[in-house]
Amino acid sequence: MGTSGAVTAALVPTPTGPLVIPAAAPEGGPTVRLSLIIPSYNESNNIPVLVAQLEGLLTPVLGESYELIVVDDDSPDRTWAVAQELAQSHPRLRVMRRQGERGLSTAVIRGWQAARGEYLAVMDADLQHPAEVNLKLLEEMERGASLATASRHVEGGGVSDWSMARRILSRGAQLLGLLILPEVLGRLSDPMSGYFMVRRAALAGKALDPLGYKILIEVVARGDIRWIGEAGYVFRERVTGESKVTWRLYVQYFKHLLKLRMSINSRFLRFCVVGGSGVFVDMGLLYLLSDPSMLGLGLTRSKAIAAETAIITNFIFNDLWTFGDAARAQPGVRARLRRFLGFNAICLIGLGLNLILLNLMFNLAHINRYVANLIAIGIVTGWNYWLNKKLNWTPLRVDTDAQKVSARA
Ligand SMILES: Nc1nc2c(ncn2[C@@H]2O[C@H](COP(=O)(O)OP(=O)(O)OP(=O)(O)O)[C@@H](O)[C@H]2O)c(=O)[nH]1
Ligand SMILES: [Mg+2]
Repeated sequence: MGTSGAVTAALVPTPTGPLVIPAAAPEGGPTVRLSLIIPSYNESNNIPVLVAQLEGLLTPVLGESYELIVVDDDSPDRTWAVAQELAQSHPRLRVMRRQGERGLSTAVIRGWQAARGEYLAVMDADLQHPAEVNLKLLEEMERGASLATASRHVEGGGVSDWSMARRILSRGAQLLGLLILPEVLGRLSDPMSGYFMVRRAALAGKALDPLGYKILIEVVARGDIRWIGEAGYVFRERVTGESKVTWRLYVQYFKHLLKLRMSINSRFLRFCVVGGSGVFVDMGLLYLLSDPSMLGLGLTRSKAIAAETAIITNFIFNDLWTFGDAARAQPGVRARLRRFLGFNAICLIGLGLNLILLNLMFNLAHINRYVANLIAIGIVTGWNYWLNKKLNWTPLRVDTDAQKVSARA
């Protein structure tokens, strides 16, 4: 398709619609081992050099079983036209000229959507990513990695001439990411890398929705990524062309982290937030009811009322928010009452478990009482969450017809 034109190679049409990676090559056409996307904006001087390098490296290893797809956002310097011209003598090269949409991450995804490869890859067009690292990434993929990333922070990696300020900014951004999304950033030595390969199967059917530059984070957060291979690389200086990095990208990065935080695995986090709010309710009521300067009721009675009220407010938030989807799938007053009683029971059992654990750790293992209590609270929170999820708020399981939700009897 992309190489059939006699005068200039035909452009690859830009996919439209949601940013979902298809499970197979479009139109069921021929597949190749590797599809390497090269996003570009005003890189006309760099593209010819890069394409020649890549061809020299990849053809000996992959033969014809790869494709390079330049995805250019209608650059004023006509990068797309330069690439199109080049494609005449480089049959593995395809070119997409995007006109409606802009931005690095979506350019990469649009490229992947049009790709025919089993491995989907990306690298910068500006020669800052040394092309030969592709071979190491390819090796990792052949060894079975779901994802192989080029990293500046493993052996053989580094940055050539970065200012102290940029180094600090880059590491600071990584640290921030680690705090907000530890289960994603913790798996990558260089989460900011824009140079990697991922198995199509790991992304098939997934809707990606990245903001800004950091598509790797999106891939790890939303893909089925089992093991990750890494290869060191030194980030080179730009020789020609201009950087598109601005302050806005840092803001977008932060928003992207928050967005992912809210959408992946957030149920447990919400459960913990609700649990935290319950502590405030319990404490506040205990004060209002039992404090001599307030109502001055007996401590046990006050605590019982405070605890039950906290259980009620926790239930309301969990039913509306934490497990809102499951609750909406089981509507009705009776179903809600059943969930409420179940929640009460599980919380009370949790309290008993808390006491047992605290005693065991304090009396038998001689662990400091506050440390022991903290560990007990942690374990019981996990226990409460798990039981409530399994028994009380049955996860939504929609079968063939939308209403046939498998409600546990
Ligand atoms: N298609 C497309 N490509 C882009 C866009 N922004 C940047 N790119 C390309 O993405 C790659 C990385 O962009 P750069 O601006 O070089 O960012 P960087 O390498 O992190 O930073 P520098 O060290 O400053 O170059 C380059 O190949 C750019 O041409 C965009 O909006 N659309
Ligand atoms: Mg660059």
